[in-house]
Amino acid sequence: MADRRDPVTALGTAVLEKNWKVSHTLPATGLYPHQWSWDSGFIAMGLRHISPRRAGQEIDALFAGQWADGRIPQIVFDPHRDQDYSPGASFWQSRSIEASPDDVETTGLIQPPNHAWAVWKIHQSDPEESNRRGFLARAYPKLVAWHRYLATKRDRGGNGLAAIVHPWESGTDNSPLWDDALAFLPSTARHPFERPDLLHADSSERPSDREYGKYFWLAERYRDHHCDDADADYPFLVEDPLFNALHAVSELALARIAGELGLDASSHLERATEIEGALEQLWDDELGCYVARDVPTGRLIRKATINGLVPLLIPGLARAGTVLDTLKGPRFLGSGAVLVPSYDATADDMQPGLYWRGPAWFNMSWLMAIAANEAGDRETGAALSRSLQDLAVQHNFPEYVNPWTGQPHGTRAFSWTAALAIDAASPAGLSLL
Ligand code: 2M8
Repeated sequence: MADRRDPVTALGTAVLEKNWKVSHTLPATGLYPHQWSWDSGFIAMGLRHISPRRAGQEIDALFAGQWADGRIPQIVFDPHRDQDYSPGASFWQSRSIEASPDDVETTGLIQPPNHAWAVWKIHQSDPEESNRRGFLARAYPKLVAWHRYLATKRDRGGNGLAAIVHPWESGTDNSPLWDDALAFLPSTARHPFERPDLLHADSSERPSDREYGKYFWLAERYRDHHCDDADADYPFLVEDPLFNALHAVSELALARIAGELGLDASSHLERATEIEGALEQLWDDELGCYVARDVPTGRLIRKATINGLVPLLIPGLARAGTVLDTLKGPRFLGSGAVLVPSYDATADDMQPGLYWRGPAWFNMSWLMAIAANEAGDRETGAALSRSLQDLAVQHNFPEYVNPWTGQPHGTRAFSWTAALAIDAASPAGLSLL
């Protein structure tokens, strides 16, 4: 358990308590008033040090939104706050789609699969409590169905990697990685859209209206095809190294879970190895990192982003040495950054205050701290851990920061910043499996 007298833990816990809503944690009470999928995974990985039971509830609440086809939705909506976030439940109309749950409303999109990893970490925090509640036995089939959805319906390129169908699914919404695939899409959605997000964050720190127009257009297209992945001419299909690396790590976690339940873990280990092998298709030798791939054209999107470093989390990754060098090189930490920039520091269009086009995000530096430790570079892991804890507390747990000055941006009292700072401060924290 975490030491609650430690200031990072005490202040972080206060944020998580403030953002707790009945059964789950809001990413931020103003800007993000619903439950988000991968936020809950990250939040649970910190919450487990304070209350493993609550961390389990967080994931159970998310499972309540799972669809019959296995997908875990990007957002589970609070029906009372439809006006406060756009697009909300009234846009998605999920109940009109047969595969969606009857009792909660959700989006049809997904987010990166960090959930099996979170479930395993929650169990490890208090195995007795977890066993008493049958937590692993309950979670396992749901996680298997989720991963099956990714391996089947989302392998749109037929090459062993899951494709995302919308920038929101990447979690790195306006990353320069998606620019090319979005370029030829209309930026005019059929229905006029609101921007309640701009009430809570400066417009210079959020995606533009033009980008939002494209996001809405694409979401309408997916929704209007009943969120069915068999839409043959669907115009945005991209393979993202971050998404697939978290999938591989979550398969390794599923193997641990299966083992704990006395089940055969071999299929999960094989799947993790297959994903690691398939990631080779996204390797870019010149940039020294993984990049994204546009499925319809088969072209690599050759930009160095934080997404391309996340495979370093995979234990024993053959490319680990090169990726670590890139992390410490001029495009990222070697630029003098205190936390890992989300985009190549040497790129002309790097914007250190603009959302996923440059700023450093706490979840990414947390992942990189674990990855650096795993790769044997404890010095880099410790430096990232120290910076992320210091900046989190100094600026009231901001959503993201300027990677060089640490100047805060976005919303404050942001849940995953608080949760991951708590994890970094905990003696059992910053560990992979
Ligand atoms: C951001 O994305 C949402 C859409 O999902 C938004 O901009 O409204 C991203 O940072 C994403 O990674 C995160 O899960 C979400 C909630 O914190 O906010």
